[in-house]
Amino acid sequence: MTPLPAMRRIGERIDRFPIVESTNGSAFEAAAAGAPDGTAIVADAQRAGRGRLGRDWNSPAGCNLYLSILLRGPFPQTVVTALPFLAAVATRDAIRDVIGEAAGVIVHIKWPNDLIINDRKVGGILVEARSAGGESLLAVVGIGLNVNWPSHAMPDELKATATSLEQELGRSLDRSGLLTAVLHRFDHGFGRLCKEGAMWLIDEWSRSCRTLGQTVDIETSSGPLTGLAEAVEPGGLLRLRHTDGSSSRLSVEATLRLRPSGPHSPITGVTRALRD
Ligand code: BT5
Repeated sequence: MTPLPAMRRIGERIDRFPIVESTNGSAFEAAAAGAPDGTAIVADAQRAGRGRLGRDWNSPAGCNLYLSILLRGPFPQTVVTALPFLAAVATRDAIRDVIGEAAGVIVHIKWPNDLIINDRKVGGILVEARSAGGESLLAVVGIGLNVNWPSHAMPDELKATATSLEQELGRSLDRSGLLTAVLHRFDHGFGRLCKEGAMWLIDEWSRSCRTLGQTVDIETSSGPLTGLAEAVEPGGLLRLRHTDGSSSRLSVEATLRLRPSGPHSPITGVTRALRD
């Protein structure tokens, strides 16, 4: 069995850049140049910010947070599959730490990795992992958070589906305070994940999840699927219950649409559906 890594120091080293292609790409480059485990890469802007499945992450300068955290394995598989969930929960908690409960702004999570406020996407997560030879693995946890992005500066195609913390709160926020809070929460959560496994995390994540209990449409490699989103399993699979009583389990590559309303990302993703 792979030994669990000891508690890490996430963000002890922070590399800051005015602009990069993608902070996830920069994190892999930093890893190749010997950057230590836990290094954080932060950029003011990205030229080619990445979403999942080849999609783009709009990354203008001067307003948002673009962060990637480099983790050096080997890790148990449960840790790797839990990283997107950890990033979502840590970012949710960091936002709460900074704005306080009293602000009345509630961050929800849409499976698998969208952070949403009032049904609009405020942040996204992209975890990428690569083999580093033998049992070694590099995992990069990318977090994009719209902080002080005014609605008028958003591209037209995002105006109806995206938001920023400033738009929701009515005031701007200090990006460095948010960065510190995200790194702190992630460090704490990562230590707990390595020590205790992922059950607590799935519970925490499920508490904020807007997807569970809703009927969703999902595009899969074998055609469209509709069903009730029942639960997320510890391995990160979403369990969908169909009207005939059968169920499917879906991997995180899926893109889904909530009914009847919700942040309608286009259904362009194709996912693996494991029919029970
Ligand atoms: C994601 O992909 O939500 C993952 C985004 C991860 C971005 C971070 S930034 C730091 C790190 N470095 C990178 O290069 N990436 C990570 P996905 O679920 O595929 O969502 C992408 C979709 O969200 C796009 O197709 C748009 O519809 C929408 N979108 C793009 N930019 C957005 C933004 N800034 N805010 C809200 N929605 C956006």
